[in-house]
Amino acid sequence: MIDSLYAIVDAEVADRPLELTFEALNAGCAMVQLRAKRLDDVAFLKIAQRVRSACAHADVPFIVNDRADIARVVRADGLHLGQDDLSIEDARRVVGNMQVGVSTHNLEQAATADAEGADLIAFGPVFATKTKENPDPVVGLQALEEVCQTVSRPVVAIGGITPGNAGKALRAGARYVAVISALPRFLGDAS
Ligand code: 3NM
Repeated sequence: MIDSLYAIVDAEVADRPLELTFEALNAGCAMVQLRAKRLDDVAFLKIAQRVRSACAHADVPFIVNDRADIARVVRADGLHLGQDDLSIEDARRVVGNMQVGVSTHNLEQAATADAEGADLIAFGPVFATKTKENPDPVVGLQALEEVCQTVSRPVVAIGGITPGNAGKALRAGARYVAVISALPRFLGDAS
């Protein structure tokens, strides 16, 4: 399970984002994404540099949410885009060959992201979430399974994932489970 854990460290949700990053890396998570919707550039860059360095030491891919500029500056391994962010094509003009993930919320968006060359396709919210502002409607496990069978790229299940339901998302075909609020519970279970 832990090797399928895509840890999203949200600098506005976590009390101590760096500590959480180290815990996730020590537990053996597959990837770390840094997310911060409201931090100013300097603050985001500062924390991104530290998370970048921690991930490099652990040899775990480091993904930056939304911010192509910051992903490029810190030489992240990947950039994650939402539906309202830059297109994959435009993002690649900034970040070059970096891995690009895209958030999708229905089969059509997932198929489009696949066709446009996304490296990872996040699909959700699979379960109800309180973390995202204005989340899309819950998609559920059946739609997750359909997306996993349709797209050619690895799928990341996101939204309301807990240690109790992550197995269901993985059995539906997701390669990874992305977790924000339940991350400490995954790490507690792993230690
Ligand atoms: N994106 P938690 S749901 C950031 O549906 C995000 O694309 C979603 O947080 C999507 O693990 C979500 O606390 C929030 O539910 C995930």
